[in-house]
Parts: sequence; structure tokens; C-alpha cells
Amino acid sequence: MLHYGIVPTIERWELVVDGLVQRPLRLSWKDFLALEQVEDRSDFHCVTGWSGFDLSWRGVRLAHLTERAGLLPEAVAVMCHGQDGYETNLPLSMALQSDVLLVHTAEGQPLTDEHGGPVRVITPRLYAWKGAKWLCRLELLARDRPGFWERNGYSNTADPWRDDRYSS
Ligand SMILES: Nc1nc2c(c(=O)[nH]1)N[C@H]1C(S)=C(S)[C@@H](COP(=O)(O)O)O[C@H]1N2
Ligand SMILES: [Mo]
Repeated sequence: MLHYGIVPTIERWELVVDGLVQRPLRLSWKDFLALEQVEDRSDFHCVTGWSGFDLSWRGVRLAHLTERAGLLPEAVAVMCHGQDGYETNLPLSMALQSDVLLVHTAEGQPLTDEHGGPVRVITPRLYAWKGAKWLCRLELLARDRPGFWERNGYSNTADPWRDDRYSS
């Protein structure tokens, strides 16, 4: 686990979807909960070796948001921004998988502040640093750009099944 800075509140929560989209979105908490909600069970992998297996999640597919915003053909990656200034990048080939969710509920409980509430991203096929906590912005990019850990020695692809932790 790693994070710093202040933990945001639901009252001030807002999600922006911008960059290479046809219709930039700015969603309130109410708007977000009015979107199609999905439930999923998936694993959670930490780079330090810890893995939480088979957690139940509830939230919105990242792909659902990019559909609503309308991807421009030039978009190839998405930068996920946390309110603490954290950022982590995902190529669209990963980001648009149906198990990549913006979750607000884990194991039937609202996501705790510590774990990124009100809303974080989960990327079950990748290490947990690819899942931005306190999500506030999805920025669609024309070129993949490294996020915080990707600039600081972690691998850009982050596949736990290949033990792909560090950039070479
Ligand atoms: N906004 C934000 N998201 C973040 C981080 C962070 O520092 N800030 N740390 C990442 C890292 S390195 C990990 S391992 C996971 C930890 O998630 P957890 O605190 O729920 O275990 O969150 C990721 N998402
Ligand atoms: Mo981490």
C-alpha cells in the first residue's frame, strides 16, 4: 500500500473524462451512480508480492465511460489521475477490457478512504499500482506516457503472471 496527501470526500468528488474524446464528461457523484453498474469478482495483485484473491466489486466499466465520451481514433492510451496527484497509464488494449472497473464498493461495503474511496480503478490482470485510487480524471492520450511508478522504475506493462515488476 502506498499513497500520500489528503483523502477526498464524496461531496466534492467529480470525475472528468477528457483528452482525445468527442464529448468531454464531467460527472458528479450522482451522475456516476446513475451510469450502468456492474458486479465482478476478481483478483488484486500487489507489487510487494501480496495478492488478495477473489474480491467482489461493484462499479462502472472504464469502457462504458469512454463509449459515452466517444473515443477519437487517435486515442491509444489513458492516464488515470488520482486526486493526490498520482497518475498511472494504461494502453487502451488493457484499459478497455471488461474487468477494468471504476469501483466504489468492495465486498459489499463502500470503498474505504484508505483503499481509494469514493472511487478507484481496478485492473485485475495487472499489478495494483495500475489502479488509481481517489480517481478524478481519465485523460485519453495520443501517445502512451509513463505515470508515477512507471517513471520510477516499475514496469510499464505490469503483468503479475509474468512477474513483470520492474522496468529493465
Ligand atoms: N491515487 C493513488 N492511487 C494509487 C497509489 C497512490 O499512491 N495514489 N498507489 C498505488 C499502489 S503502488 C498500490 S500497490 C495500490 C495500493 O492499493 P491499496 O492501498 O488499496 O492496497 O494503489 C495504487 N494506486
Ligand atoms: Mo504498490
